[in-house]
Amino acid sequence: MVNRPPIKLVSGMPILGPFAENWENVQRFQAREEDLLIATYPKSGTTWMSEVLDLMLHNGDVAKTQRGAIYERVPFLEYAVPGMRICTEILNSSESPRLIKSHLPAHLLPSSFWEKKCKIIYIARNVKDVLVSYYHFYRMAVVHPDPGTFEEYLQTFIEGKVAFGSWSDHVKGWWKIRQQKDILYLFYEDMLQDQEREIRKVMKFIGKDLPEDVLEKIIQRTTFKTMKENHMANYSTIPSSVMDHTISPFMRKGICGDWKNQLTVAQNELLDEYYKREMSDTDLIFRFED
Ligand code: PPS
Repeated sequence: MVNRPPIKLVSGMPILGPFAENWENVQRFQAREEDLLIATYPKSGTTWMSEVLDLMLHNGDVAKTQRGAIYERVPFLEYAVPGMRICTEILNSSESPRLIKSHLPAHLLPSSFWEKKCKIIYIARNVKDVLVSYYHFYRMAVVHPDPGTFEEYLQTFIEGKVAFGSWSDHVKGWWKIRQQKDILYLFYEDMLQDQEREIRKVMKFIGKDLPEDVLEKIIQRTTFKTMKENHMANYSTIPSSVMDHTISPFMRKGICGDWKNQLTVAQNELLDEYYKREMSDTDLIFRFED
């Protein structure tokens, strides 16, 4: 693994350098009807939803979800780094039903997902908490370029030059098409506010009718605290040369409103302006506080 490779552009979207080499295979990826896709802008609750869905598909059987790390149980479509198996290849040889993670904006999703009418769960999170979470993730995971200072990173983020591009284009793009397709659009803040309510929505969407005790078990297994301690969910099985949890743990805080601990008054105003400007052409609304 090359440390801190520069970002590259694919189809106009900034992507992690090594991922760019496998872009053609991503675009040609053959989805299957039974696939279940978890789509997000980075740091918006992907891992949380991945754990929920894997538990649901296994009817709450915790032992089965201990069969591998979360990134093995729910492969990341775009993931391709030297020295590791490329995720498109892993997925091609995986049995159905497959759970798949992707950070692609809607317009760059491989067309086979639409052709096969796959079910897609999209999760969005407010821009301020995403920015803070993403900054700390850049610091701890060397597949990203050096983020620089928080102030520098904020500028790169606002310019849409971080991996997977503009936050606003991403959340708006998926919001726009959600009604024409089989998409359940959820919010990280809603999951924090009422995990049970949101998990019930997911269960209904994927056509599962699990008994109450199983539902309760899924909720318990997917709290922030439990997932932080679960080695198969917290990314601690990745070598520290790749993800250094002493710099910042993957399971960092898991709250809404942590931006208040990070942003200066001026930075907060800049983000308010960004939000106002970028979200003026949509009815999509985010919550920034509990
Ligand atoms: S990634 O790398 O893009 O796939 O990251 P992603 O999983 O989308 O987002 C990571 C953030 O989600 C938080 N997280 C949780 N919050 C609440 N409850 C649960 N169970 C949970 N699991 C993960 C994680 O802590 C990251 O947010 P921050 O703000 O950095 O803590």
